[in-house]
Amino acid sequence: MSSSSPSTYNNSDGSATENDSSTHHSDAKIHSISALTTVLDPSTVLPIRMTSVVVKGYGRGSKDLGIPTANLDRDAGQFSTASFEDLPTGIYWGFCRIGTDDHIYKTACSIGYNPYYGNNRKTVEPHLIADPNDTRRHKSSCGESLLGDFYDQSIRLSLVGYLRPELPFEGLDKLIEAIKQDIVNAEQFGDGDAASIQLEKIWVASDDSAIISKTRPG
Ligand code: RBF
Ligand code: MG
Repeated sequence: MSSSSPSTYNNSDGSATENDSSTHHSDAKIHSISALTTVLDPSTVLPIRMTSVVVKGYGRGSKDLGIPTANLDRDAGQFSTASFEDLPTGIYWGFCRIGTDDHIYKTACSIGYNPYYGNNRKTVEPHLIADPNDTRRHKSSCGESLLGDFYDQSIRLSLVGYLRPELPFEGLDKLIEAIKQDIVNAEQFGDGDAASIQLEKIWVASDDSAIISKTRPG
């Protein structure tokens, strides 16, 4: 990816997508989006490693969307970027682990201000994806969710790839549709066998810090 321009972005498969202003609610919305547009190019900070504790979010993930997320406590968190502020907003795929459970879940994760809702504080919200044979998999509207709340449990995740910017969709159905597609993409990309992917799974499985120096292939 070259840079995160506000008008176009590159998809994980290399194609470009127009972030057409006609899809936005209003000029006021557009204005707030450009103000929130990430400064750092996500590709310069990937993979993003984080450890934290799960806290209560706005409480809309399960209720409004049927797509629960495990919100990270920013203050209890350690991040591989220089700071929480430096986490580039956007939607990512990667891997996640909760508490003492050694299972590694694929995740589709949102970082930012949820422009559909216009939040005024930045959140990091991974949606944990249950394995296809997991009996909990079909309990949510999107079929992939892992329900249950993880409040107060430790969480560690590595975001391996950038999917798209966060967007102010026209309606809840459009937002849900986009997130479902993110989940499909996260599942597919998570199956990759690149060394960089294996390295991040190993880090997620470990108890290593998010902020020690990283070994990056190449
Ligand atoms: N919120 C938005 O306002 N715009 C988005 O484009 C958006 N994409 C998301 C993608 C994923 C994979 C996830 C897990 C969440 C996304 N959200 C987005 C955040 C969503 O609005 C939030 O999880 C719920 O409002 C619950 O806090
Ligand atoms: Mg949540």
